[in-house]
Amino acid sequence: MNRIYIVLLTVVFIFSACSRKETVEPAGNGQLATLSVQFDNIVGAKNLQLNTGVYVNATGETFRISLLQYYISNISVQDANGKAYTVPQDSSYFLVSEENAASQFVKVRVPEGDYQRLTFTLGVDSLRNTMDISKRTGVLDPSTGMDNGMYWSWNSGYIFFKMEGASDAAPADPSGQHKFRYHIGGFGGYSAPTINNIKTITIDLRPAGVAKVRSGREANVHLLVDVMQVFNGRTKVSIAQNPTVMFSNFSTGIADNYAEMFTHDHTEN
Ligand SMILES: [Cu+2]
Repeated sequence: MNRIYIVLLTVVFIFSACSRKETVEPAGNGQLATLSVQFDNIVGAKNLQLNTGVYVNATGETFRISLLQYYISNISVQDANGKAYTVPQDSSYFLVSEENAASQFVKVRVPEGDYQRLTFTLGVDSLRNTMDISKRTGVLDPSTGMDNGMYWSWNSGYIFFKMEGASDAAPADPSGQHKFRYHIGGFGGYSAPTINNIKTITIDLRPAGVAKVRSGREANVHLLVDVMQVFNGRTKVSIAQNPTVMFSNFSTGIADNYAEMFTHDHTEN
């Protein structure tokens, strides 16, 4: 095989992995079908590669990312007539982890239909934060470790977004490592100061493709999640100045930034 042929094959493979050509039949009478929402984590123009990828933020600080996890919950979709369907709440909590490829495909059951809008929460709503542990199952269960360290045991609820990594810009910690740690949560509950970092995100799917949900297929809404926004959004975050951000007033600036991470790249129907 000559080199051009190999390049062509590669290009064909890349595009075929993310598109389908068959026509989609009209929707049936409200039977439930699977909608997949893909959270494809990137850093600026680059793919996110845990530990090995090297990135530079707007402040000019070079960093690597070693951990990225966030909760997606309370998913709803809206069709062309403005009719909304909200996934039953008990089936609507997901923990997206860069370490776990399967977790990046959030799958919900919604009635067959063509959906123009997708809405979800980044974080965990305040009601669920304060429910009895028996109502906080699956990825919300701190007693089983399924929450992957995303729960603050001191009455402040869940960590919605956790990103950690290394940067020479960060001061050395007692073990001599230069790390940054952003653990962002706060549901406006009874902890003082009151901080609410729950973000509701609505995405218009029309420009990059509505989701045609049908049984027997699996429409996939492919979102890009640019974590560079955490540093480069409206609040410019310097690792040198803020190597560790947890439950503090500054966390609200990071949360405003992470609300802007999501763009819709395309839909595979
Ligand atoms: Cu895709």
